[in-house]
Amino acid sequence: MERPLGIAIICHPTIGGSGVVAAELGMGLADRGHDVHVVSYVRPVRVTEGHSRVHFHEVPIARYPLFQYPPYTLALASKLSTVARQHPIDVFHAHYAIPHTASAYLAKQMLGENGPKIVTTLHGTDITLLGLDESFYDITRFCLQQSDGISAVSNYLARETHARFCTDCPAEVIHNFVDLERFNPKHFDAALRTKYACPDEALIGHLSNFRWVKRTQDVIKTFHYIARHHSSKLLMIGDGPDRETAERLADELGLKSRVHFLGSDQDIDELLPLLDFFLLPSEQESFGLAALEAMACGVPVIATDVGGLPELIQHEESGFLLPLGDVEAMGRTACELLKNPEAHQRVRAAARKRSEYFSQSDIIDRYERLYRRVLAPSHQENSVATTP
Ligand code: GMT
Repeated sequence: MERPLGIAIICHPTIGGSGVVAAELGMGLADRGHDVHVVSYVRPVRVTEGHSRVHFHEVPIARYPLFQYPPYTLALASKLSTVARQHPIDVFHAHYAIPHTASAYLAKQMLGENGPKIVTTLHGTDITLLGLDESFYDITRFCLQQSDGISAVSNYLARETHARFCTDCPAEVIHNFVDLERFNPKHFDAALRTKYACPDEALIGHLSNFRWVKRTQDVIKTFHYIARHHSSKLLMIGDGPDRETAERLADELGLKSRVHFLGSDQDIDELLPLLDFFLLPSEQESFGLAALEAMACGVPVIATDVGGLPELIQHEESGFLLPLGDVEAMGRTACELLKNPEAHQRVRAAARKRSEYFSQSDIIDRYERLYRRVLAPSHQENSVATTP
C-alpha cells in the first residue's frame, strides 16, 4: 500500500476549464486519501467545503498605491512556501502555467533542498495564446524546463508545446475527465425544461467564459440559422467579456425572446441534459471540457474542427466537427438531425458512450502515477501520447 501524498493544487478559480479540472482532481485525490491543499485567491466553485482532506488556502492580495497591478505571482509564491512549511507537501501541482509554475518555482527556491516537486498541467491558452505573447514567452519556457513533470490535456497541446516551446520538456498527455454519474442523461428534468422551451421546441445550448476564442457571435449566428428552420430556444450559459456583444447580436437578429442568457451561477449538470444540441464554434480549443460534459449528458456537440476537439468528438458518429466560421454548415447539421429523430438518438447514445472513455477514476489514476514517478528517486520523464 503506497503512502498518501500531500498535494498543493494551484489554479485559477473563476469560470474556465482549468479551474474545474484542478478542483475536481483535488476532490478526487482527497477521496483516495491524499491531503489536498488548494491555493488560489478565491475558493474555486467546485471545491466544496466540509471535506476533511481538502484545505483551501486563500492568497491575500495586498493593495498598495505604488502598484498599479498587485504582484500576485509573489503573493502566491509566499503562500505556497508557508503552506509547505506548515504541511507535508510532496508536489506543487500548477494548473495553467502562467503564473502558477513561476510561483511554484519561487516557493521551491525559498524552501531549499527537498522542497516539493513541481508538476505543471498545461490547459490550452497558456501555450497557444498567452504563453506566446512576447511578455510571457521566455518565462513560460523557463517554467516548463524547471517542472519535474508536465502534462497536457490533449495530444494536440503536447505537440504544440513541443513545437513552440521546447523539445527537451516533453508533456505527458492526460486528457480531461468527467464525473459520469453527475453528468448523465438520467438527470433530464422535463419540468425544468418547460422553464426554457415548449415541448415542441428544440433547446440548443452553449457554455463558456465568453472570451473571443469561444466565438460566441458564431453561436448566435448558428442559432439564427436553426431558428429560421425549426422552432427553438437557445441557452447561453456563462459569462465573460463577449457577453454584451452576443446579447446585442441576438437583439439585432430579432432573437431576443428566443435566447436566454443565464450567467455563470448555474447548476450545469441540471441544464446540460435538457439540451438537444451543444454548440462549440471555438477558434481554439485544446480539449473542450464543456463539450465532454455535454456528451456525458447524451447531448450531441456541434463544434469546429480545431485543436484537441477531434480527440474527443468522432465526426458524424459521436458529434460533428465543422470548418471554423461555417455557421451555415453548423446550423444545417442541427436542422438535419432535428428532422431525423432516429439519427439524433443514435448520436446522443454515441456521445454518451464516447464520454465514458474519459472517466474520472481512470484519469485520476494517471495523475497519481505521474506524481509517484516524479517523486521516485530515479525520476526520468517519459512522453506518452495516447488517444482513447
Ligand atoms: O481558455 C479557456 O476558455 C479557459 C481555459 C482554461 O484554462 O481555463 O480552458 C482551456 O482548458 C480547458 C481545461 O483543460 C480545456 O477544456 C479548454 O479546451 C481550454 N481552452 C482553450 O484551449 C481555448
